[in-house]
Amino acid sequence: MNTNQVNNLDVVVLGAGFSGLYMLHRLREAGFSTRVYEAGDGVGGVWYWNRYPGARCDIESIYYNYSFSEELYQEWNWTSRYPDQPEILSYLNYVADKFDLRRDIQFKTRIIAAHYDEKKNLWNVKLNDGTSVSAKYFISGAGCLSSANLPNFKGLESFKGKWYHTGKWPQEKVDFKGKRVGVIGTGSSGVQAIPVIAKEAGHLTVFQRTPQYTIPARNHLYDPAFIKQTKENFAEIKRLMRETDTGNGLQIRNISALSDSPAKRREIFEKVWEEGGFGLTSSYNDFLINEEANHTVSDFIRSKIKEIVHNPETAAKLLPDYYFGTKRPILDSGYYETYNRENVTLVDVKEAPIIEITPNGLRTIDGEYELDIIVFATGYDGMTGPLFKMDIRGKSGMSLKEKWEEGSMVRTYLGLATSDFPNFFMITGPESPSVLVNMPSAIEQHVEWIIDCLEYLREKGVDAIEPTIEAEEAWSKHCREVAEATLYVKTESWYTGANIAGKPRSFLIYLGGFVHYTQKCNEVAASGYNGFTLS
Ligand code: N01
Repeated sequence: MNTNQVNNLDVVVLGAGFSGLYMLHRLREAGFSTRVYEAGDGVGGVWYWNRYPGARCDIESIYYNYSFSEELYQEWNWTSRYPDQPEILSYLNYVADKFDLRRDIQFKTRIIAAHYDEKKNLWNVKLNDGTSVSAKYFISGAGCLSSANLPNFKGLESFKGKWYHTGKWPQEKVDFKGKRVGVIGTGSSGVQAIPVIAKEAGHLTVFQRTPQYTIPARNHLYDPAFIKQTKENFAEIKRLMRETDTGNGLQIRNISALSDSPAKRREIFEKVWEEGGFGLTSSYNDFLINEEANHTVSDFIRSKIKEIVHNPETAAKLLPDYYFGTKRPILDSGYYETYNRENVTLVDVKEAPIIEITPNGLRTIDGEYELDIIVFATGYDGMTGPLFKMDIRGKSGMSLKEKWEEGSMVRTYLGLATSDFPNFFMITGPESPSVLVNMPSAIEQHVEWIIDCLEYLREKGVDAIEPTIEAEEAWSKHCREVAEATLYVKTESWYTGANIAGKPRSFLIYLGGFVHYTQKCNEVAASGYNGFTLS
């Protein structure tokens, strides 16, 4: 459809990932004329772009899906405990087909600007094909981790080999066979890619700045009997997704790590380590609020690294020293074991920083490493980055970036909306629980809240909604206070914006719990949208 023909829509939605697809489905069901713009040439969002070797979700597949449609849940069969990227992409394509979503999605089209016109009470949305559309509501499904961070290394343009970022991986297979490969970064993406690349490459050099704690995933194929059972238990799965703090079936044991003897604790840690997955993170309830409790689990993982990695010097370089869990916990498949391979070298770039990329490889202060391929597993400008990629302007032409950079302070109400930007909503926006909950759970809760809100406004004949300054300042203050009471803020991570040079620091995720948060959102809706101005 030509975009010139779709002016004066009810809603423009950005992105056709988990958020945009469900938002579109619900908006259409509720009778709102809607158009989704998606930069990729297919659905999937992060799962469209993250095609790097080893890309896999670290939430168990039976929870990493939508719960709004029992029919969909009954129809889809996950094959393994942790779904890989192709399987998740197939699932989202299946969803798009089942609900006939593609006819309202314009692919290969990036939203470059969205300006609110106060006189007309419309959002003017500019697209990268030179056209524009207007709509009453603008909803971002840009996600939390869609703005790749490519560090500004000197000399990258001179590199004669090939280079890739994990978050913008090409569609065709990258051939590592016999090649000298360098991977920069050891977060979730690097930890997944490194063991797979190592098996194919001639030689792999890993450039590590911060060592990471990772836990074995112990992925395995699902037994069909297990899948049958989960389908029979759909109502319970849905409850676990929507009414628990993790949203992913994990129950945090309500007991302090310090209340057990060291022997008992070790026994529990060994058991959950053997089971694999995030059971370790939920084995006690105070890892993230009590330093001593955190030492118990951090020490345990360090002991495992020393056990697994044969070369003591390499093992020493791999030992993390931040509080476990304050960077995003990681699941791996043979990560530490990979350093026992003959064709893998670990370089500590905190000790010997990278100076530049050269035509033939990469130079640290210790010397040059010759490489044919460089993989940047260097992460994302999280939470605000995807929104700042566009020029979003609210009342009086004020840009979202200017607003949030003023006083180094993101300010939102419930992470859903921000004052001076009427009729603009963010799905899993900054200061909502987002990435600290199972993402499909967080997304469904936001989409359903937004749709209820739009229906309410339509019914009441309200033209515009935006948070009051008081409500958003109180919410942002509450978010900061909750974060300050935890160990999260003691660690530099993408959660705090510390991974991006010059980015204002603030904890961008709500840590008060998904259950409490959902309750608060429901109360706001039930009160007729307390904390919002309706006009
Ligand atoms: O990114 P990251 P990611 N020089 O920011 C290093 C989700 N996710 O793409 O820690 C050298 O975690 C950086 O070092 P340091 C998940 O939420 C989920 O891996 O800043 N190194 C770090 O090692 C995750 O948390 C899944 O010192 C540099 C790495 O690059 C989030 O996405 C899979 C550098 C970046 O790690 C992001 O994960 C993948 C520099 N200049 C992602 N700049 C699953 O579901 C950065 N680094 C499994």
